[in-house]
Amino acid sequence: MDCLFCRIVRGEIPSTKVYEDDDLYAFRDIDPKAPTHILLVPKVHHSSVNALDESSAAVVAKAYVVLKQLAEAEGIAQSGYRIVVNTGKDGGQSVDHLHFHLLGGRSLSWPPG
Ligand code: IU
Repeated sequence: MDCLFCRIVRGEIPSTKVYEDDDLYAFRDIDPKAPTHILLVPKVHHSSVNALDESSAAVVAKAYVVLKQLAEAEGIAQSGYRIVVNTGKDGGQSVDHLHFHLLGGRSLSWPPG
């Protein structure tokens, strides 16, 4: 599969890994939008939230637990952070492999642009 994030997960494209288990892989975003900007991806390819079904519920739930642990490890759990899942064209998704952005380390504005 030629998916960019599948290739990162397989180690074919270098990344700054911050976490890995059997189901999930996390690395620092190449173009960070905040002092902490980590991408967490399920190893199994899902193109977006739109591709999820009941069989993917467990890995999505696990992802949120790992995101919380990553926020703690980054020292931003208490100050606050944002988890973003851009979906589709209007949602600003540019890589068609489901990924969770973990953003923090500064005050984040709302609403998004
Ligand atoms: P998006 O939600 O699909 O727009 O997020 C894709 C992210 O992937 C975006 O923040 C990019 O900076 C990031 N990224 C990356 O970390 N490494 C890459 O080689 C490429 C994109 I292409």
